[in-house]
Amino acid sequence: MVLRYLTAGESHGKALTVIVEGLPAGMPVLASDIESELARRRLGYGRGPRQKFEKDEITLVGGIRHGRTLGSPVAIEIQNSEWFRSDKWHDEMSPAPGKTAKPLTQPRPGHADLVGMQKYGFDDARDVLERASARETAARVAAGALAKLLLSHVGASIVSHVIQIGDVRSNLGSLPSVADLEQIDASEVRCFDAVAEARMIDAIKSAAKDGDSLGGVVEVVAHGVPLGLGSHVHWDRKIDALLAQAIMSIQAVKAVEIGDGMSVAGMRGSEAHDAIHWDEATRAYRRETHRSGGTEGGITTGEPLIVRAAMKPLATLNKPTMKTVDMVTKEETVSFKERTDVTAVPALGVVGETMVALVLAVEAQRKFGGDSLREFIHNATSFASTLAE
Ligand code: EPS
Repeated sequence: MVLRYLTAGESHGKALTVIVEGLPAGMPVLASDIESELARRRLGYGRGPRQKFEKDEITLVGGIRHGRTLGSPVAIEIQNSEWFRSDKWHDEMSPAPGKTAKPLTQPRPGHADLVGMQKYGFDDARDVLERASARETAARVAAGALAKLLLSHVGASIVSHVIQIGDVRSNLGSLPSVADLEQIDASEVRCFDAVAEARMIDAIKSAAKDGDSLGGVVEVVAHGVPLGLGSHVHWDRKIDALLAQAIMSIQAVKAVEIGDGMSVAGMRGSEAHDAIHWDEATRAYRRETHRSGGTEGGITTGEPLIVRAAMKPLATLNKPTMKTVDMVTKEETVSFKERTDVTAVPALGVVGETMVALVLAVEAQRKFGGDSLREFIHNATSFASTLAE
């Protein structure tokens, strides 16, 4: 059994739900392990008014007893705070039969609105946008918290940081470690470079003033990833391919890079790879550089895994200026207005960590198996000792 998960829920409905199946039994879990990850996702300069009151209160509905997993599906409900603080959305999002008084018919360019309405036969963009919303990533982060816990038992940990917002790039030569995470989370834009951080905040202020939005790039680094996850034998078992799909599934992400994937394309072969040497102290093959991003042949090498994700500027603008068409009159107009963030790039780092954790947890289970956490750890330790031999 390997982990799989399914999320349900709309951005302005009552709650989000996630069911995570396939975790080994006996894994210690506290509600605070999940709540702390959800709190990290709410961080970030440039988020909209929603994050000021969103609390992400959770209920552990199933699969956990006396502080550890049972091996049965774990179900987690995350309240949408807005539903409980006012009745603003109760009619608009009611599951009972009815009709909205205010259909949204001026789709936002770059959003799922228009194609979603065409594909599903809706005449109100809200039928699409409520689920297309990045609010759904809260449910993924709850699942990812469990994946991170599982990975921690085989020595893996995951960090992320923002390396670009708008056209401002950070200038960090080295990879952040888990010890740096507190400092990164303390940064208003989750950037590790203080000079770039100040310029990123200025860029967000300037875009906010214009009613505009900004995209950017985050880097996710997984340390201590067991060697041997993924496989070279089939296209759909390559770890790079699985990571790319998972990262590209995040709302508004339009590009993914493993290691220095984009820049090595312009190098010569003699400089583009990571030389291999033998380290007698740890009795392991090591690579001093990390251009390949910790994978070779679709398999994790045991070196830091490096994944970058590029997010486009959010399609919802506080001052909509891009041309669109009113779907009723077919006249040229600007899109309807929805409450929004100026940028969600700081939160993207935490969601990126989540998706990397979920992929690695699945592949670690595929490699090591085990119905109980003890069996999983035993099998991983046994594989590591065969390598050292
Ligand atoms: C989002 C729009 C905003 C964000 C939301 C994602 O929501 P609202 O329209 O309610 O202000 O705050 O993100 C979250 C609610 C969240 O928890 O991340 C969108 O359109 O994608």
